[in-house]
Amino acid sequence: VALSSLAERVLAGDPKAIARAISLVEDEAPDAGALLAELHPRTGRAWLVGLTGAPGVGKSTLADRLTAEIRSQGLTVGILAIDPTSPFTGVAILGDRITLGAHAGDAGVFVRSMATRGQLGGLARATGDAALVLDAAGRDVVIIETVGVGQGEVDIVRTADVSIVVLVPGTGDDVQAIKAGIMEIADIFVVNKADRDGADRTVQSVAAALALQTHDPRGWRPPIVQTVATTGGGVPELWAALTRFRESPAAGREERRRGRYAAALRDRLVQRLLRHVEESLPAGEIERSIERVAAREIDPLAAADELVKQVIRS
Ligand SMILES: Nc1nc2c(ncn2[C@@H]2O[C@H](COP(=O)(O)OP(=O)(O)O)[C@@H](O)[C@H]2O)c(=O)[nH]1
Ligand SMILES: [Mg+2]
Repeated sequence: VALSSLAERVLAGDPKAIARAISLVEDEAPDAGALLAELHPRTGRAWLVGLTGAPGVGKSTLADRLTAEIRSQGLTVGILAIDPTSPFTGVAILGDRITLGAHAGDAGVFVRSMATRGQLGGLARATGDAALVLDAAGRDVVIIETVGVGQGEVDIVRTADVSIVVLVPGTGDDVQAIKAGIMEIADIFVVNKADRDGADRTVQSVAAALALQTHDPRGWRPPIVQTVATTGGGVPELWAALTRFRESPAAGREERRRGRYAAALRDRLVQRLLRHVEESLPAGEIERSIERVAAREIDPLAAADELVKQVIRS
């Protein structure tokens, strides 16, 4: 009963209920599954914007400015900030600063730093679920800020409705991005800190790398937008680029959504099956296998096969 009233309050857009619901999914609390089941049918409206880039490139500052721009269009915003490199310090404080700062008292803006307890897989899962909560709560745009390292994070960004990759001049991170395969996930590039020397050079190196890429079959060439997040310079242009992408047939929104659902379903499947295996085997069986692998009596793959066979037989 309490749960469905929480779901109702989330659906009504109540910020306290949204915060409570996100805590439940973050903790993977026993009630989280039932809550998500109630919310899921009411999702599918929010536009998920992934914002990724190295620490310090200005993602949070940019998210803040972009939020102001989006609010000026009369749309509501949710921001999810993930930063595994700064568990409870930087991002949390920044998150507070954003809420207490420019958008203080604006019920149309909800900011949340995702905690980094557990593994990154858990964080990616919690972030996906938190985005669902914000979607159900009627947020028009959900911005997901990540530092873009690790598969879990890259998956979050890849399956967002649009992905922005943020670079800054003079750090060589443009080259890093090209090497790390970040180029492929970008729908839009931002060269932030364009008030610094070398912004044009960074734009050129990204453009050169893009020109080398085989032509995108979607017919979308990622634009490169220069911004100065601290002053808001270039942010209207960034919003215009986002809108162009959204309206372009290249956006492939349904496909991205299916990608999100597929990733979520497979993730749950793995989680459930692993739990089933753990619960089905005699106590200590997995630990015994680990010991045998450590003693080099058996390799991990063969050990896993053995355990699975035991479960299927039982
Ligand atoms: N000069 C300059 N500094 C910026 C700009 N954008 C952000 N910063 C500063 O860069 C630092 C890191 O910004 P932050 O938004 O926390 O980066 P994040 O780690 O990517 O979220 C802060 O001190 C910002 O004030 C910009 O466009 N120009
Ligand atoms: Mg940040």
